[in-house]
Amino acid sequence: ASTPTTGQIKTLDKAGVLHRTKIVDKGKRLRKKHWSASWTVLEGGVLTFFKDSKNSAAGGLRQPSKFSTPEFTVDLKGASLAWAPKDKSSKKNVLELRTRDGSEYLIQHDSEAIISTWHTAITQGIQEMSAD
Ligand code: I3S
Repeated sequence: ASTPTTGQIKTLDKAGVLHRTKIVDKGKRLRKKHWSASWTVLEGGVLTFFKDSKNSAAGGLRQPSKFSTPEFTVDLKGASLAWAPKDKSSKKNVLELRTRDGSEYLIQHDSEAIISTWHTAITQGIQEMSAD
């Protein structure tokens, strides 16, 4: 829902636990790929990966404590999302998110149904952010 008085639209689109790894940082390919399970929130055109925490790993879809700190915050404006090519990972159901600043993340979930809902939601987020 939009909030015309503030002009700032901030709706929680989606949240859950995903596997993710950053493979390129602003054009620079990272030497080591490090996958971790993290609480992930899509809200207002921004995708936030929280730090790997016992809360997010054990608590499933339960929201971790408010003290959990974001590790990566991805502005979806100008970003692009695609299914990762096989050479990027041996895992199944891997999405590749490229940001406007030239960073690259891989996002994965063993459930094809769950990763598909993230694919749809992030694609919508990108479209909304790039509309204006
Ligand atoms: O692209 P890579 O180097 O094959 O990525 C794998 C490594 O990050 C590996 O860690 P070690 O180098 O410590 O073994 C991970 O355990 C693997 O999961 C990575 O490959 P996949 O295909 O799962 O993304």
